[in-house]
Amino acid sequence: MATGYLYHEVFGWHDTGSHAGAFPSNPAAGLQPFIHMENAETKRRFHELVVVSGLIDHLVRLAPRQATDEEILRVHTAEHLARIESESEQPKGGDAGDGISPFGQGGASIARLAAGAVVECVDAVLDGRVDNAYALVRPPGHHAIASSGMGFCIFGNVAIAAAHARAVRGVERIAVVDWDVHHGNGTQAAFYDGSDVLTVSVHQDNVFPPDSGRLDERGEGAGAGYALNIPLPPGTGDGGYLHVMDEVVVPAVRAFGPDLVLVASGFDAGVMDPLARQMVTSEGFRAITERVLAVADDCCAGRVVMSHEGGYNPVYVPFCGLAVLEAMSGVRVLEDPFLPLVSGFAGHDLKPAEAEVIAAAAVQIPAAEGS
Ligand code: 3YP
Ligand code: ZN
Repeated sequence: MATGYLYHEVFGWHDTGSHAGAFPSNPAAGLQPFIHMENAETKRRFHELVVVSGLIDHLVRLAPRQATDEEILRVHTAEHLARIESESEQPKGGDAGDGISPFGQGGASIARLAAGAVVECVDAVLDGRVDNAYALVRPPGHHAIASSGMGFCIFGNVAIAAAHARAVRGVERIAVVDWDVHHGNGTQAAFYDGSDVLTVSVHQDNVFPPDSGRLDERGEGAGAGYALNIPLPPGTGDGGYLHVMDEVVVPAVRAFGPDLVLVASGFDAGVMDPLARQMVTSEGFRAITERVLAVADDCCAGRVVMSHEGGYNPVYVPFCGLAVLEAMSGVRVLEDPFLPLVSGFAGHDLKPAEAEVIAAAAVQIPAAEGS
């Protein structure tokens, strides 16, 4: 088994600047200057753990390239691309569109590299150069919509890679599994009215974007039934995440029968994340990875490409990410030192409120009915 791994140091140079967490600092409002939540450290430290642990020696290193205009314009408007490019030329950079998604001078080329990285990982898997692949990219992508970036995202990395696979590589059916704790609204929107791309988003109920990712968002027109949302209650742990994979995500992907599986891999459902209130441990991320790999084995020869999204605890994200890469490559190199502590927390067992929303999502999968 060969697992592709793509990281580039310049992803750490995507400059979100001085901020008060998610907002621009503003003394009059009491917002003391600090760092932006979406800074280089979680991803850089994940990469450094991959190297220092020695897992890197078991991976096939892939190199990114910039996404072309043609690739970006399959998902975004020309106005959005032009605005990002022009703001990127300014000495102080610009913002992707919602006022909380800043980038520095030259940020457009880093955002192009992030999208192009996922395209390259898809090509590597489709070419058979590797069996599966992980793109450890910044900036993230799953919130970006056609006309705008949002929620720290500039271009829809996963959506662009899926559109590339469809348009250039002739891949007919693609399943996107988004386990970032926030709703994958941008990826969903890109394919909302079509049946070629199934989008499944597992997220914490109504966190970001506001009022997005409700259970009743199911796609429209020809896409009716090809979007799936499972908005889990706050406090969901490993048990709830395993249950949602077994009862909803895996059956939905299996019923769809994709030729390729893409994963929007955020680690902000992690038990120590500052931006959400879920409890997933490195073992939880390992287990949900194994579930995705198993259904992809059955449907499409294990063709899985993961693209990094959120995750904001610089100390814990690396161990969650390493567990995912260990599962993908079948090589174990390191124990998570936090695991004895965090897996002992109360709340990992499936709770009634979690079971309720998972059951409500499960009955929406036609092929799973009565089975
Ligand atoms: C955007 C503003 C508050 C929450 C934040 C979400 C960013 C993210 O990790 N999206 O997946
Ligand atoms: Zn997120």
